[in-house]
Amino acid sequence: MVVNYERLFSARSKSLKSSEIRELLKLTQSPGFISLAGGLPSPQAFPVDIIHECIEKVFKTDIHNALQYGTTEGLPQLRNVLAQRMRDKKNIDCELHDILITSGAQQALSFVAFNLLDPGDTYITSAPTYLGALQAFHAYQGNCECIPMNDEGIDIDSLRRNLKRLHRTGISPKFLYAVATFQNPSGESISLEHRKELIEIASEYDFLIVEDDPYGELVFEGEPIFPSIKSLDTKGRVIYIGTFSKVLAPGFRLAWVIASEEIINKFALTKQSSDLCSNMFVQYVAYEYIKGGYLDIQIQHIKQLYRHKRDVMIKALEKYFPEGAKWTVPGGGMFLWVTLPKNVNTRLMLKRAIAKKVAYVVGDSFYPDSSNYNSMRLNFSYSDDDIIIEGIKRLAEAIKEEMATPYDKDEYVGGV
Ligand code: PMP
Ligand code: G9A
Repeated sequence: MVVNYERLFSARSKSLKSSEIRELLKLTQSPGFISLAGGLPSPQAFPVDIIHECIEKVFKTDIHNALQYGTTEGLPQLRNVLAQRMRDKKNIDCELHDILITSGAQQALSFVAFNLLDPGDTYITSAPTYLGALQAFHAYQGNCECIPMNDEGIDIDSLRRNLKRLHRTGISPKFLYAVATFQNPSGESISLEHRKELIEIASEYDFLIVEDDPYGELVFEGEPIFPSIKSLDTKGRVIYIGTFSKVLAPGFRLAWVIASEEIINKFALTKQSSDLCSNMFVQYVAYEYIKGGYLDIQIQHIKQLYRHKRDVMIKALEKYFPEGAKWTVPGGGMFLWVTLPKNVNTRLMLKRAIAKKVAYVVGDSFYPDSSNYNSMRLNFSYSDDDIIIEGIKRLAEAIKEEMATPYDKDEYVGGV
């Protein structure tokens, strides 16, 4: 008998959507392809020799424990040094027991959704927002309420208006999701005033704030610009998520959550049923790495490298992109956001770009309601300088060709 998968798959499984970033990653790994798409760190920046040394240390000191199962919450000495680091760098008042290690920030986002969203529950996010978070929240059938961004990161007036409207209809959002510093995808940050207001609003309407912070330390000029939202939280309303992916190596698949005891306990239960514990071997390696004082040196190094790459990309954009294109100049992180003239639909143009062996992420995929059609996200951290320049040249050609091509108006999702 032929298996009838449609009958067997759960409603939840049937509703899963794929991530455009993950799909593009398969394509962009082919030879000669230039990817300005995925948020990959520069492979040249991986501190391979030091990681090698740390691995040797683990072999000499703790190898039997490193190869063993560990506790679900994570390696205590790693949580300890992370707590220290979070106190020093982020002013977050936390101890070892406030921290849970996860297999990447993506797993933490999935735990947020699993524990806070029943099907049809509402959460809030800015638009645009990180599409991997949308994917995680969608998997648990959350309803998204989108708030536009402005030059202070999130339009607080619109947030208040929408919360009032939701309240009138009896809807209480469970949480607000924010990449508050050097946001993925826009590169923008939420101002200090708005961070404070978010905490007040969360308290007034009784929801949690999920602060996803992979890029907070990648600041190109001076010191980190704003305190983390978590550092302003005295009531346990903020779930903070940090990750090693952008500052050390995404292949480690190692991240951490700082939250109230209630949340940490729930996440630990979720992790027990999900993967028991994160990879012990890399937790030991990460511990040696931080204990050796290498993380600060590495962050200093990649900040300079990524600032340089941002400048290389901006120069190339200025030189090759047509009149009417605009872009953000982020003060940190890995991405910039390009808005093209209104007669270019970046989703339709992607085919043309792929034919020229260059990829970007279509802007509308960061909008839960796909309400934007003429923007794109470009990553500047991954490629070497000459590849960035060549990639921008190819993209500029694609844009100019697209602008010169008569189009079928009905094909445009956003209208022109
Ligand atoms: N959150 C944001 C905002 C991200 O940009 C990413 C990765 N691009 C993640 C979470 C997932 O990171 P990780 O590799 O730690 O799972
Ligand atoms: O490869 C991934 O899925 C992580 C990167 C996310 C991004 O490009 O935003």
